[in-house]
Amino acid sequence: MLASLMLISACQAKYDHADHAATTPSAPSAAVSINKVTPSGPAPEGMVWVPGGTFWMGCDDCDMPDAAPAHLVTVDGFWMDRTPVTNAEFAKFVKATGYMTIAEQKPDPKDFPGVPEENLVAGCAVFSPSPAIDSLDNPYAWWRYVPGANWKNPEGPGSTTNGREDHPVVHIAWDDAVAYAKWVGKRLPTEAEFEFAARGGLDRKRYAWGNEMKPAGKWAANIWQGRFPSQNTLEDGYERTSPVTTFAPNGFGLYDMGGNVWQWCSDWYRPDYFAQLAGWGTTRNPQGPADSFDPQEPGIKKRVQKSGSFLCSDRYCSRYLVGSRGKGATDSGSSNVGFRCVKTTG
Ligand SMILES: [Ca+2]
Repeated sequence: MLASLMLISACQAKYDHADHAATTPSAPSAAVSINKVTPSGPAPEGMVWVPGGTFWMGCDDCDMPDAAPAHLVTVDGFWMDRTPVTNAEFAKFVKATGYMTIAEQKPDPKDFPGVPEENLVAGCAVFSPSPAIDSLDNPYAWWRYVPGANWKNPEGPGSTTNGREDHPVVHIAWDDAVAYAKWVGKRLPTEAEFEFAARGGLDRKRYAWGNEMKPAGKWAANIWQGRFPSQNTLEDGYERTSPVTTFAPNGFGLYDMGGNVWQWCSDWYRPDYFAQLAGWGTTRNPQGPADSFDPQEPGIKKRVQKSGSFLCSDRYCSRYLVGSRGKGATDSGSSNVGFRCVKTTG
């Protein structure tokens, strides 16, 4: 939708901060635990068991007010897709159902009062930076609304997913992700489930894989290297998305829990939700706030996204930090937004 350009920019642009303070690992907490309960049946195809337990959710030293304070959360065990949903998997869904994503649909004039009819064309936001850009002040300088861009044509008409069958599907709005999940008999993860899973059994680490950005000198996720948005040095090998099993899995055997693509959660987004939870002691299976509120764009309903994407770097966004959060309007995707599913029982 047209809104996606505006919304995605808002989703990411205002999160930038130049650098991080070094993380001081917190002392082990007796309250933290990983459940020992094993699943009753075999793993559903393509899924791994996340045992559940109690963990510190959020991040106190990320310099991101909406991710603070860290607070204790308990989640029950669940099955989770080993990887984000791929283009090949999404293609099966579309073939079976004829589903048309929001990015493929002509925007409804009643949702865009005042916009000339000729401007209401199906499409989505595609990352398209000019080499001359250096300022981070204006996301419109690197996001472009591309008519005809959608999951099948990620960069617009003429582009295809050929050769990218094992990459995460992109240009997925929240409603699209929910439709897929229902079809496949799964659901979207709650934000708490996603973060517990992303931490892979580690306690209050900076990334899904530990505290070092480049363990043993190697990039551990598909993010951005170089000076965003005009210089990508491609040290991790990928300018845009990467095959979903390119980088090593985390401690639970899950791939791409940081970087590559943003992934939708079921929760509404509010920046003050963690502060609410922190006042209630340990929260069990939080489902998110009852409503959405983003002071940066007050009238737009947003859901939580996690993991950051191939566009995140320490100069911009940095929401690949495992305790951090993203957000997006439910009717908007972009060229770096996908999802994965979970289910409670096998
Ligand atoms: Ca990259």
